[in-house]
Amino acid sequence: MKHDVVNPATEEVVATVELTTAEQADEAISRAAAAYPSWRAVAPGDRARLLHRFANVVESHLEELALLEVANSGHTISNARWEAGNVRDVLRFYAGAPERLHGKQIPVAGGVDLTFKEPLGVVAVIVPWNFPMPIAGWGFAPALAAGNTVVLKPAELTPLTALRLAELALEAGLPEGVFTVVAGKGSVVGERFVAHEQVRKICFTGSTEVGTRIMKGAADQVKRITLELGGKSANVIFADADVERAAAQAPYGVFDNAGQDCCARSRILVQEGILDSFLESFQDAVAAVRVEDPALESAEMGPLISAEQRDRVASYVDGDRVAFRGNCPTGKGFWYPPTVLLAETGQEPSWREEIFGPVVSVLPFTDEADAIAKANDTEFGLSGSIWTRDVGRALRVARGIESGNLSVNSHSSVRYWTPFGGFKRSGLGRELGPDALDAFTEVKNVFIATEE
Ligand code: TXE
Repeated sequence: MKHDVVNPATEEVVATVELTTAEQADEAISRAAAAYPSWRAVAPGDRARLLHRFANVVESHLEELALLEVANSGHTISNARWEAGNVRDVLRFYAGAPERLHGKQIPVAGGVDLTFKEPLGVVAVIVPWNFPMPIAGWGFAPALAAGNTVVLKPAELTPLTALRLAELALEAGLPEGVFTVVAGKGSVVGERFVAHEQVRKICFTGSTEVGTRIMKGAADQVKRITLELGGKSANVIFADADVERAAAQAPYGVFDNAGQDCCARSRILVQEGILDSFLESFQDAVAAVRVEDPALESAEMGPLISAEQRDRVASYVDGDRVAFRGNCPTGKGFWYPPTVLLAETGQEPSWREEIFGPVVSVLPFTDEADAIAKANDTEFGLSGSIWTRDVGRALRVARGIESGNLSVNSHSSVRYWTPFGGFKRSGLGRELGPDALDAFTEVKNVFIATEE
């Protein structure tokens, strides 16, 4: 079956992709299983060199990959360049791993005890449409470094960069079957990955709804899973903060990638007393966001991924209190303006549900305890920001918020050196950083008796 891939900024078809059938998905899994014994046997230094070569090939195609992402996903060119660079950096980071997957020697009675970090086998990576390149890399790079082979499914809407990365992997010299990308539907290929006995692990990023379904499906085989799911993160601004700076930065915390970001700080909590001054500065900052053709160097925000997503986003704004909005183009393309709502009770759907679009709500709070309670009044727990000049308060609040990734006086969520993942319904397990390797390995313990 053919599937048209559409440019969200122009609504033009940029490519037509053949969708993989369940049988073809099975064949890809069989090829990955066949490639596994020799891939895991590659000497650590040689595996490291292959991953470095893959990184170098990605580096020599950075602009091509970035332009492909602009056309496929509507990401701004500056973001898309960062995303392609992130794949290169993550490959380099994990290229250091094959030679450092140390086990332990543990003191025991009667002999010697050793632990080994063993690969799992075939790992399936399922990727959403919001960050097609980085999220793919966070899965395949550590998985390959640890000696697993990988089958990867991009989202139906955004398969092009992942398909290109698979070609670049072959060009870099990765053996056939070690890293395979299959474009297909979640209900066909994704389900096959979950059901297939030879897939030992699912590394999934996407909606909490599908993540829950995958967790249930994986239970039958006790299949390993990591889940990176939705978010509804808080941006907490205290009266003692640099309020001007917090307001100037707030658009980047929520409107980046048109708000289609699981780390979007889509709930802004502002301490009473500075609400008016914050809103005044924030309004200027929102008005200044350049929403335009994402291929332009000056673009700061592009369109939403699809007409369906635009309708979904708009449905949250109907009837809610719009404080102010930014601009966006009219005509072709799935555009939606940056929009700021004033919440009243904290019970509004726009305050509670992940909108995944450029819509943010603002609610006042009284003191530290109220800020923590309101930040935690959500089923999610992925990221969040705290703006204050008081270091003690920053740490107290950071420790109080039930969330995997917090930043103080910053909106940064993702650094490939550090662990990334969610509390509560935002997910299970951690990606990135050295700890991610634990999610792609099993610990094996071997005891050797030395007593006669
Ligand atoms: O996600 P899905 P969608 C949230 C966000 C967004 C909503 C829906 O709120 O608006 O989810 O997005 C594959 N078995 N996030 O519909 O459906 C699917 O093909 C196995 C948050 O795109 O979860 C795609 O490759 N796989 C988020 C991937 O799962 C299945 C990122 C994600 O699709 C499957 C994206 C199945 N039964 C959306 N059904 C984040 N945390 O960043 C679908 N898939």
